[in-house]
Amino acid sequence: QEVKAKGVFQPRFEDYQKVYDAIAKKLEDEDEYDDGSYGPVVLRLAWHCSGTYDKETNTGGSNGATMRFAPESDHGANAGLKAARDFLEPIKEQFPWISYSDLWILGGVCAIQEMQGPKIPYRPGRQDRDVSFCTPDGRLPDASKDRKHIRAIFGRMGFNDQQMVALCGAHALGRCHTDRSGYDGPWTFSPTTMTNDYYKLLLEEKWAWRKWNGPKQFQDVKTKSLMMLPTDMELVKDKSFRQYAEKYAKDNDAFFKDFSEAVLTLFELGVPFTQSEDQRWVFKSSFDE
Ligand code: CCH
Repeated sequence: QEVKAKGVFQPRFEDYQKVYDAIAKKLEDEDEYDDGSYGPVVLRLAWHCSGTYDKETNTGGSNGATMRFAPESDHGANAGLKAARDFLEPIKEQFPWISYSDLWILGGVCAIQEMQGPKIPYRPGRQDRDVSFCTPDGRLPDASKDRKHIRAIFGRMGFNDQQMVALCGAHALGRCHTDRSGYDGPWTFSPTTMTNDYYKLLLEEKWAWRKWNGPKQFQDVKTKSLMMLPTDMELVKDKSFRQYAEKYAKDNDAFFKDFSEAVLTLFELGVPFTQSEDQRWVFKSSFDE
């Protein structure tokens, strides 16, 4: 299986599929965490590595895995992501040839697919970099802010309105933790399964400010068990954002297709690949034939 050239191990698709399978198995095995899966927090790690990208200076992005180091690991937005980094550490020990930066993004791909989301084509080629490549604080979105902030943050990465709305559909997954962001609760009733429920709930439920001592967030009036962040609510308040939210609420296939494309772009921002775009790999999920 292993190709040896000049004594250097050159991993191929089959080798990365083995890493994928190991992550998938660990996700399946360790079902005591949170709502029963590390999937959401592992996806959030991949997003927070990638979401530091700045197209003007071509800095940040998933190349480097600089969140291994302070100050980046201590940035407020990254609170709690140690859980995901620690989850992936034994995989790194099992497959020492993979870079942390390729591993963390492969973790995101695996988490999405294993939580029954769309396939996310993948290319390796990220190289770990030292602490001097840490990005400054403030590059990731602040949930208390409005549409101007969302467009400024995601625009800096190069995304348009449609892609911003598609990407935020990831909030179908996981939850907020008071000891991490200060916010509290899940967005949907099935936080470990990828669906378009985030958009459906945003549009169909009645939302009101939650009465509590924590940061300003919305609560569904009917069950009081779901939440939306101020930034989430902007996706239905802003006319341009809303047309995409309505489309994705009606059409899960359209959501999956656009989400897959936008996440693929996100995960590749700023990475100097040698493998061309038509040589991306699609991993088999654990439940595929
Ligand atoms: Fe997010 N997100 N996110 N998010 N996010 C949080 C949790 C998750 C914002 C804020 C928050 C994306 C966009 C945004 C996930 C994926 C994505 C939390 C709670 C906040 C706050 C953290 C905690 O307390 O643990 C804001 C603001 C934006 C945009 O404006 C995008 C894009 C993605 C992925 C493509 C996932 C998954 C979680 C759940 C994590 C968990 O631990 O359950």
